[in-house]
Amino acid sequence: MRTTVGIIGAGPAGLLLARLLHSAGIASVVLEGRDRGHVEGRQRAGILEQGTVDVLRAAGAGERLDREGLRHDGIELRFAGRRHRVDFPGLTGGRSVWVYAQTEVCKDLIALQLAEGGPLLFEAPALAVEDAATDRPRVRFRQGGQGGTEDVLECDYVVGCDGFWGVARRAVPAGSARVFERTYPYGWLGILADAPPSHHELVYARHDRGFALLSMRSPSVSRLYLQVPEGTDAGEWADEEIWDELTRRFETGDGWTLERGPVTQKSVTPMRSYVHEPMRHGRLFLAGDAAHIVPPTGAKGLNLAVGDVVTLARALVHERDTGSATLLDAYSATCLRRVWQAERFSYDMTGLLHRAPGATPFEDRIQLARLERIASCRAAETDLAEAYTGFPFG
Ligand code: RFL
Ligand code: PHB
Repeated sequence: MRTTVGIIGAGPAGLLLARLLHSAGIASVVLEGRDRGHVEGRQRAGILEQGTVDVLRAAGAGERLDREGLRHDGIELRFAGRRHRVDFPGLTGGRSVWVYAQTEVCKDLIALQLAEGGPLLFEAPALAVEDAATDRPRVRFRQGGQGGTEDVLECDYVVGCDGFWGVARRAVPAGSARVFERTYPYGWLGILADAPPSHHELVYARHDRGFALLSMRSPSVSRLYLQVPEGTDAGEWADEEIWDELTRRFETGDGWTLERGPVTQKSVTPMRSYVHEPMRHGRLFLAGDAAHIVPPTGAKGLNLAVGDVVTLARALVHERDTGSATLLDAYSATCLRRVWQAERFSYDMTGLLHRAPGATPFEDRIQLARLERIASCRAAETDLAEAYTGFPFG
């Protein structure tokens, strides 16, 4: 097999890149290791920045998003029994965010790709990227699921959109890259519940017992998260215990109550900050979670993936149209500016709202003082609102 751009991974990064390239008349092949049902069912991100929504619309993937997505003009910070609303449009000159699940973004992009785009192969795991530093990079992959046959995809460029656990990054020799990493001594226990959201906007709660987040998937489905110790097994928590703990952490002084309902999914996500620099090796480019991870507190991961592939698609089109590799050469540095701002914001939001094991009373007071500052100082609040609603794409 031969194509212009070989894309490894059909998450949001790989699918959107394929779509953008197809619209520009550049051929690509997408290799996805898992089956379609798995990719479409994986519960992950919920928040899209305005810039991400604009990109999806321009790519022709905005129809259902416009019908079913929920525009949110703010979030609530909850701490010490208090509630403080952050008004996004008022603080940012009109910006908002959208609640539209990653599962739905992927379903829409997969349907478009299968109807109009180039090949998208499911159950076709990449095994290795070879000759990345030459003019003829190749992806060795397996076709036909377990026990299938090995094949080779020859490309002009390979893009690793294969997430944090993928194989693309391994093709970069250790001496050619620098990795920046931080792990956190806690994770998120997430549930999906058939219960109407108990608040019309997201609630980020800081509590002495730990962080909690109220989010949603639709007017009848809630998505909720609890900070739990690192290494927690979701099976350790009975559904009623989860609801009781959420109720405690969201407590207010004004009679607000948390709506309960049947829990339909339950899992634990570890927390990590990670950046691989540069995001390129020869003709191999890394995009999305393959290149960087943020803890989910800032709701930035998918939005960063979108920024990367928009920047890369623009650079590939520029190279095709002008013969100039200037934008391709700038790809990594262009993306990393935005990536590090998202890393900084996600790290700050995580530290602002989570309770580290062994936190001292002094640290608790500092955390509360930071929240008080956001709630009482427009400049501090604006800083949060600008970062949450999104940094401009390169
Ligand atoms: P993905 O989504 O991990 O997709 C990678 C794809 O590559 C495939 N793959 C391979 N395919 C072929 N060969 C191989 N060898 C392969 N190895 C892997 C995988 O099967 C998969 O299909 O990466 P991508 O596209 O870069 O997208 C990144 C986002 O998924 C991620 O950043 C977000 O989910 C992060 N995130 C959030 N981001 C937001 O912008 N807003 C949010 O509100 C938000 N909330 C979240 C989140 C992530 C969470 N978890 C579970 C980590 C909430 C949570 C709980
Ligand atoms: C979600 O709805 O899954 C979600 C929302 C906001 C976050 C993280 C996850 O910060």
